[in-house]
Amino acid sequence: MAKFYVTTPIYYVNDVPHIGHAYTTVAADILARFNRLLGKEVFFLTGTDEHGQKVQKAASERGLTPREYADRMVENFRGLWKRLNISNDAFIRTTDGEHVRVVQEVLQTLYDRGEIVKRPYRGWYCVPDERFWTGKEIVDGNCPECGRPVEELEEENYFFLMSRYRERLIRHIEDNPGYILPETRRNEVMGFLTSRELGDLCISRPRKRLSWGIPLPFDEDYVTYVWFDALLNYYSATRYLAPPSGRGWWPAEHHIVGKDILTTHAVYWSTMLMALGMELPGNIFAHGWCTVEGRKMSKSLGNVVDPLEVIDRYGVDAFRYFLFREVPFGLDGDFSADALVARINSDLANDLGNLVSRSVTMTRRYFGGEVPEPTGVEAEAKGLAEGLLERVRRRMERLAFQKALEEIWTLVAYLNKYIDTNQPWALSRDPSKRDRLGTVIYTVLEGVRFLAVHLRPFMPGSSEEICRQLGLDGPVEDLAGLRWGGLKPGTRLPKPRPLFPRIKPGEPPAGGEGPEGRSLIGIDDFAKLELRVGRVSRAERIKGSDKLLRLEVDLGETRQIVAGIGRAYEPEDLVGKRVVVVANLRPARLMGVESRGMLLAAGEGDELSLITPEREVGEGTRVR
Ligand code: ME8
Repeated sequence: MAKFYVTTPIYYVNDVPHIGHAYTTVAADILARFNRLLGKEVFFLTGTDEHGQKVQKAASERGLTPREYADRMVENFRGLWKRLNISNDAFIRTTDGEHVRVVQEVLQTLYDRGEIVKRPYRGWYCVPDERFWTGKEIVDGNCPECGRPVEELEEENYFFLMSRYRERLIRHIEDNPGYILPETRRNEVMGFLTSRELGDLCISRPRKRLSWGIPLPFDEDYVTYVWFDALLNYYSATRYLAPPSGRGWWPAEHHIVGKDILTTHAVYWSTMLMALGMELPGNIFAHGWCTVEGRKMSKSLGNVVDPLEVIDRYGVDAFRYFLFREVPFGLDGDFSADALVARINSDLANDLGNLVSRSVTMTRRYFGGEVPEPTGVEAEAKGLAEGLLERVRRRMERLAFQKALEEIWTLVAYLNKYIDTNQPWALSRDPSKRDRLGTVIYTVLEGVRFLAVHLRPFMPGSSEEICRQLGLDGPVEDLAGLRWGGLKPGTRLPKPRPLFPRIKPGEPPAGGEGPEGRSLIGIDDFAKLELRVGRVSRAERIKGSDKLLRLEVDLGETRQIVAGIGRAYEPEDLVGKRVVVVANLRPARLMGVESRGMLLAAGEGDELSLITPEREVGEGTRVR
């Protein structure tokens, strides 16, 4: 059996995942699922990057060890992948003991072979950021990131002799046109390699400056540079996380990454593998950047889109579909609620959803809900359906997800038109056309089955639901074995459910809030909120919950409030604190305890910070 190994980047564990991370991971998921359907043995790897400065700093700010902090943050990724229906076979963390051992083994091998040497290193150091810059990077003697003065520093470090591999890498890229894709990115890398000297790579950090890293096995005063450690995850996972496989899992078929980290993969990783005498991966695919309503996503702009919110409002599959239908994979793409709603209404509700519901409804109306026996084969429909796999496969080989979806939609459009042309409602009025009606309905249902199977990698949940509506249960057959006529006459169709309800533009979908371009409120709406300053007089944990605290808050009168801040605050730290309370909230019971009001806090997940007035104001003062 052919094997297929696909990876995502391992994401920095200190970030909260957003739609950019979701984008890469769903892409890899689509590939993994597609290749499983082709009958290949698949290993799909994702994970988190957990060493380095940022994690160390974020952890110490919270009084946690880096590993404790990573243990908490990693759940954001695991939880999101679950909600997004990601079918990864393993999840690697660079703090895994096995990974650490592989990294040390590789370092020792390269050191023993003379591929790593110690040299003095001179650079400009930003003390507050704890980061080195080159002379070219600094701006008027200041740190390009924070603007504070930098100082020149010289220290000894270990270097991987990357420059040795420049010619070989150029040749490899030339000889293997599919190695770096898309082509524009390949040209960029070639430009980078041919227009200048390739330096050596500093792969150590003195432990006195950075302790949160993998110690160099040959010099305990140093830890490993995070990227050297991180890139090796793709190989180390094959040693301890991959299922046993006769041929071994290395090399990967695809590394899917964003264009921001192309150089580290195309240059650092490729040359590291060369130095190790290992095979290079089949392909590094660097996709484009997700923007939001035309702007770069950033915390300071406050426009970071939380994929969980999008899923809650529009559904997982609508989101997965939109990400890959709207823009060719590779180019930059924009996310906006309006564009998403437009896609849901046209492609999903109107074209696909309607087709499924029409075909099931007609079967119920004309054949009592049982798949009719066809009296002939509609050659055109059969040809189109059976030819779909080849057309989709060609697109998928190049990771042209958008084109693959377009191919699938040609069958959607064909079947909708087929219904309109054959007018089953007219056939049903003429008893002599009963056989013809049976063939027409069978053709549509069988076509829908082909759609469901081809859609499985993109929209797994909806594909399952379509199969359920066709009365099929059990796992979907593999794509290569799909034959026209597989749907059995006499199969009973259960009651249908709408797949993708239409969303009225400008209105939230049922049960949700407004989309990203949230509807604006007037000052009178704001005035309905009664916000008041209060002082916490008592605080204790609620039994059975690590999140909920029972507070007594003095607002002029004493209020009992249940607040979900137990993972961010200890009760004893809260007593005496001034807080802002929504005072006119309808009472609610949480874990059996009545709550009359709500505290305001900023942040996401468990990373919460209470809002507190900047100057001394009395209890009960209105916030406006
Ligand atoms: O770079 N649009 O991790 P990271 C599209 N730990 N994709 C985006 C995106 C956006 N706006 N923002 C992030 C690291 N991504 C290293 C990787 S791998 C050995 C080590 C995606 O958390 C995209 O895939 O910064 C990008 O390459 C990746 O997240 C960066 O993730």
